[in-house]
Amino acid sequence: TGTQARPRVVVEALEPVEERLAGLEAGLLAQPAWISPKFFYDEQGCALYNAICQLAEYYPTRLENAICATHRAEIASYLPSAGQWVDLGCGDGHKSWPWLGVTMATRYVGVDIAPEWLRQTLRSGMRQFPQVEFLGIVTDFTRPLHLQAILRSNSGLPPVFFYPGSSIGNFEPAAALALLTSIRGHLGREGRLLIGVDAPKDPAILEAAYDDALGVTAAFNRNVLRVVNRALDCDFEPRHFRHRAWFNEAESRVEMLLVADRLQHVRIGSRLRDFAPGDAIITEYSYKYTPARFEALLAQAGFAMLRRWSDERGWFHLYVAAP
Ligand code: AVI
Repeated sequence: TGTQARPRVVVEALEPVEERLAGLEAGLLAQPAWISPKFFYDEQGCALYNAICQLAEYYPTRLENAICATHRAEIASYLPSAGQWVDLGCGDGHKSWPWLGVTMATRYVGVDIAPEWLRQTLRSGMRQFPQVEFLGIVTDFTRPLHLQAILRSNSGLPPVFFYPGSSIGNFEPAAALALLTSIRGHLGREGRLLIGVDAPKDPAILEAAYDDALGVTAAFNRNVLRVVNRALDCDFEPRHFRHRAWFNEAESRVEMLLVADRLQHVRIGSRLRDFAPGDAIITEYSYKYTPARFEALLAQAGFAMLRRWSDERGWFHLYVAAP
């Protein structure tokens, strides 16, 4: 409404557009071609990702929600109360709302690459939690986070960095380590990390989760070509790329690809590139970590693991880590 306060949104250390586009172009011309998964999330991509989270085959969201709902009070006892809740990749914020009351957070900091949604998310939070201060930050996690000044601006109350959904899996291990190390640098003594991480399992389960019967993940994958067409003035024809997802056990990651189904000459900026039938573009890796592997990564980033909660099959894990 007109009387409602406008949420404060800060654009922080975004990758410069030219660099972002140069990286995209270089990937499309590379052998094999690749597109960073950060390009998935335009408005349509965000909507498709939300639809994926509702799919029968896509278990991570459901399991994570169940773990949170079952153990919320206990998990909260490992987190500072009345602190700042930092929601990394907040989307529409719904995963965070149940935590705000339990942890008595005084400030919510929504961090997302998609500015389209951030304001709406903050407004919806403000309506539900009038006692909480709401702040949004538009940034890109592929570079180090610089949120120290923003976190200090609230009398330095200890932050909880909430990173759900196994999004950490979309980074290569070295980049995941860099991001965790960067988060660690924001925690002071009392801050905590609450992070959801998907585990390796039967490839058939993983492959169904990333190649669902309704074709929603296929649409999500192909949509990235529309994003690329707009960003770089390319002429990819999404319908002539087939969605493929498979579990690379040696690397412990699901790989998503777009595979050309016929010869195509694609304009990429000022260049042309041929895609022969069967040529693939890598669009996403989704790493799956055993608890041992993830705990080693946390330790490498300078964290002490405080507790882990899991579903009964050990398919998905939620960790609280301290500096
Ligand atoms: C956002 N991220 C954690 C999802 C994943 O499972 O890697 C993205 C996704 N890709 C296909 N389905 C979902």
